[in-house]
Amino acid sequence: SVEAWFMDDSDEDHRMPHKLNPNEPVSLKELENIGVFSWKLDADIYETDPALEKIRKDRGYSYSDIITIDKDKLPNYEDKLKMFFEEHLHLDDEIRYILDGRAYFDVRDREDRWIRIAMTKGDLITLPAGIYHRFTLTETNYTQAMRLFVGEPVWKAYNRPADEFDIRQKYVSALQCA
Ligand code: KMT
Ligand code: NI
Repeated sequence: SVEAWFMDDSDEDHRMPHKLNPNEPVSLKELENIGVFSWKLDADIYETDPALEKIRKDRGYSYSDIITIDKDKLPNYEDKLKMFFEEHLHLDDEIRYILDGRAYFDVRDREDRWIRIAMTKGDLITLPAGIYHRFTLTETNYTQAMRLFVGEPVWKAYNRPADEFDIRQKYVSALQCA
C-alpha cells in the first residue's frame, strides 16, 4: 500500500522525500479519515484488469485517459509541473492510477500540515473534492498515470485560497463528522 509521512519544512528540491527526522509516518487509516482512499493493483494488466473494472463500475469512473509526465513527451512540461505543485483544490474528486514511474501527492491534514503520499506503479488514489493538495514528480522525473473521472472530465484547479467555494465548505464540514 502507499507510504505516507508528514513533511519537513526545508526548502530543498521538492522532488526529494522531505521526511521528518525521525520519520513521522501517516497510516492508511489516517488518510481515509481525511477522505483519501487508495488501492494497490497490478498495473501490468491495467487494460484487462477485473479489479480495476470493478472499482470503475462501483464508483462510476466512466472516463479515463493516460498522461505521461516526461520532459520529452509532455507539452509545456515545466509550466504544467509548476501548476501541479501550486496548492489547489478541485470541484470533483481527483483520481489517479500510477501505471509507471513514481510521484508524490501532498495533501493537507486537518491541522493544515502537509502529508506526502508516495505513489509507485500500481497505486490508485482518490483525493476528495475540496481537499487542498499538490503534485510533484520524484527525483526520477517520470511517471505515467491514468486519470479517471465520473462523466466528462473537468481539470480546472483553484489555487489556495479557495475557502469560499461550496465544495471547500462541504469538505471541511464532512471532516468535522468523520
Ligand atoms: C492535479 O490536479 O493535481 C493533477 O492533475 C496532478 C497531475 S496528474 C498525475
Ligand atoms: Ni489536483
